[in-house]
Amino acid sequence: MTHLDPTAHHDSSLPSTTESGAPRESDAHSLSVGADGPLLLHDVALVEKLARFDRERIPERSPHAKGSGAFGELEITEDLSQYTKAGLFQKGAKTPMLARFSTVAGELGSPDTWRDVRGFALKFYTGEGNFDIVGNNTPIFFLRDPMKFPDFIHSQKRLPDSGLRDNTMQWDFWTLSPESAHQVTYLMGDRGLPKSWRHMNGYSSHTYLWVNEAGEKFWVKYHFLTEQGLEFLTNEEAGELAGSDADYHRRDLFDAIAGGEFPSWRVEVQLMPYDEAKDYRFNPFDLTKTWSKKDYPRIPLGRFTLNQNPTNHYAQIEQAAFSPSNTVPGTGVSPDKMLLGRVFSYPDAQRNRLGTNFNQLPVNRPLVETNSYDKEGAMEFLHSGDAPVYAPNSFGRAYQEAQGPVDNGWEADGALVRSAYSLHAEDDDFGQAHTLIREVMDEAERGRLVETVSGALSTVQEPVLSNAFQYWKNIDQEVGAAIEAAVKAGLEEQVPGADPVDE
Ligand code: HDD
Repeated sequence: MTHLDPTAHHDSSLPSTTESGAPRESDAHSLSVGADGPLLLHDVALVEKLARFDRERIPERSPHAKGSGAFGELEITEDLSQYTKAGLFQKGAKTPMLARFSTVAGELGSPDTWRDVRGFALKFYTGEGNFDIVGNNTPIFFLRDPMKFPDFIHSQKRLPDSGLRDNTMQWDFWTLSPESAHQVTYLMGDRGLPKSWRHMNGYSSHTYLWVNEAGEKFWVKYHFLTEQGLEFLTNEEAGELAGSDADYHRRDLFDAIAGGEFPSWRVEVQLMPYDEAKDYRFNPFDLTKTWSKKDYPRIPLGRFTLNQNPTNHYAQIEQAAFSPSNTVPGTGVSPDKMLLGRVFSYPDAQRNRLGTNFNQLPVNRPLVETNSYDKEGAMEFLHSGDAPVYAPNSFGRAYQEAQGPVDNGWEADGALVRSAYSLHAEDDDFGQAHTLIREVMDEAERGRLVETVSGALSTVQEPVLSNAFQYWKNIDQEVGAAIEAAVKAGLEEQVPGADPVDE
């Protein structure tokens, strides 16, 4: 597979060289005027070594900085050709792929086991170009409008003055953005602390579009179900690991694959006929909601297996650029506003983080030939020789003149507004969070939820604390009251003399 590392080169028998290829005189000693004398600017080997070291770090990803991944293969075992014509989803197709798992808020060196959503980013190197599903280990998200995303991430990262993380800031944002309730409930439950990346599911979260050969359209949500079983860590285990082995999840994946234990996920989809979106009970493009499995059962499609570790973490994982803008024929995006914001944001972040020509790096380069009039910029490596640099041209270089409705589009109509989605019968912020607590969690998990939330709230300042109690009561009266009681009991314990009996 050419994308793995066609440019990796290392021959231990070669003498060391400068970067221009000349033999190095010494890897150990700088050039000086006499053994005790000053150093010299024309010591090319030293100057080059220090200058390169000074430039080793590139910006870390703004969210999802800490992560790792592996290569593998997607295999389609079912025939869903009546729903999509995409080559990679046809029965029997096998497609090489890359997966990257991550935390969201922590920085590059942060512990893997802090409670957080986990990124679940997949890149498929298909015969029709790269196809990425850049999801999470949760089927939903905190927000439904991309305008709020930078504020959300700011609130989960660090305070402006001390540079410390801060629970008050996190809960302030969440409680003032009640659309976060479903995802916050999910995060505070057991799935907020997966035992390892191998033991969690992945989801596209967003709704996407599928188009079949006849041009019929379907809305689709992707589910990646772990074949290792869903397992989680307790708060105590996760806390201890955060101190003793910050790279616990990275190590687990690498060691498993190195030892021949290849993790796999079943790939299933929920499909909604195109016209049903209009009148569904709630807006099916609202990222804070899951589609009911009773209405739209999960349909098996295939399986992917991760079977090859990176040979160079920096080149193949740190420089990997995933984006929901990478679609292939037979697939498309949907009117999910978050998704539409992301379609812009990822390639933009990558132009900043990796440079204009990030798609030319081996890990990002499609297996198919590209033929684009976009060109030049720093570090251009692939080029089109002396071919015409403009379109249309009279000298034979391809020019697409197609116009009219696009194959993977949808209808949109109306005045320009700044607004939430237009209303459906069951659009609300708290209903699905309540269902998660009452119908998915059992008594024991509800107990752990109360413990986790009350622990997180123990350092939260007013008025955010009271807002948080109300937020949880809006989700579930009983759980909200239990959280309030647990926090208040904890606060009284911390304040000497707070118990009037002691006075
Ligand atoms: Fe995301 C990384 C921006 C919602 C899942 N996100 C990531 C990066 C940026 C954003 C700039 C770094 C990309 C890079 O430098 O390579 N994310 C956004 C914005 C969003 C957003 C603007 C909303 C409007 N993200 C979002 C959702 C999901 C993810 C709703 C999952 C369903 N994001 C990820 C990820 C990424 C990530 C899979 C992708 C690449 C990676 O982490 O490794 O976890």
